[in-house]
Amino acid sequence: MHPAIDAGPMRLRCGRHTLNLDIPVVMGVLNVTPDSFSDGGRFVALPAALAQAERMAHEGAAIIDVGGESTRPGAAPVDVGEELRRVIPVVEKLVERIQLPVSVDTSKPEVMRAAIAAGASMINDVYALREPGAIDTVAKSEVAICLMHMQGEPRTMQKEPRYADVLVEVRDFLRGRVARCVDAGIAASRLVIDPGFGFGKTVEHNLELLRRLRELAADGCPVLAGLSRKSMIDKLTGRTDGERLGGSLALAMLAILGGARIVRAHDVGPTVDAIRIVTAMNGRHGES
Ligand code: 8Y7
Repeated sequence: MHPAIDAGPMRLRCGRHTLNLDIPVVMGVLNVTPDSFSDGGRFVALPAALAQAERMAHEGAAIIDVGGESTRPGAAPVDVGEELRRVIPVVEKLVERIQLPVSVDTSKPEVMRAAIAAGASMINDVYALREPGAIDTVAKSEVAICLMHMQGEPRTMQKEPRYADVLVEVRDFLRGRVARCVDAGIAASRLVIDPGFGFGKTVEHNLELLRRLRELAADGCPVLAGLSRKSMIDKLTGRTDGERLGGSLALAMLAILGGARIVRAHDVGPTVDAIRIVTAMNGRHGES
């Protein structure tokens, strides 16, 4: 038994689904921003997005996270109408075609409402429901919600991130957001917390959060970690060729050894394989 991996049962209420998180699972990333499909136009983007989602489901993803607003450092905000046009048709088709819970990566209450009406089971909000109306929108539904920490906003967050104690500040922020959600009537069994790697954090901040992730996990909510293909990998490997798979897998495994129950990843198959190896060492092979 590896002492670093939790043995305790954990479930996430997720709309009409219940996710078993006893063994860590993979959330597959599905970008529907125009710059993520080189051919651009929507006629190409919808079938391509569905094919990619089906591939990730086949490779063992437990959740598909659909995002129509780029939250990369320096990215400009997208208007509501455009985000709805990108995301909602994909959600409608996905819930028809795959059995997995569909998550929507958005901060806008209007997009949340439409996504929930279209059958989404989870909202992934990098603003942690700080937009006016966002908490109430989620409270009126049964969906799960991932509350992520970010210092600043995407356009400027990587300029000069500063913390006295990054783990404590991230944890206190997330505790505050969890309390606001519970006060609004969102059951704790629907909540996920996320330190927001790379969102207003230097490489050193990210490494400290990873090193101390267990202190976040100790609060009791399942922890989601998003490290896949992030730029910190190049800084650590010294690579300049854009190859980030090995680095992504190493970071994802460090996160699950720190107690993360959901890993957000672009390369679903390799990440599922790596989780199986690490959990096999723990005497649990993923059958539960
Ligand atoms: C994260 C995320 C991104 C993350 C959660 C990227 C939407 C940047 N990163 N959501 N989204 N956690 N919950 O590189 O770390 O994928 S976008």
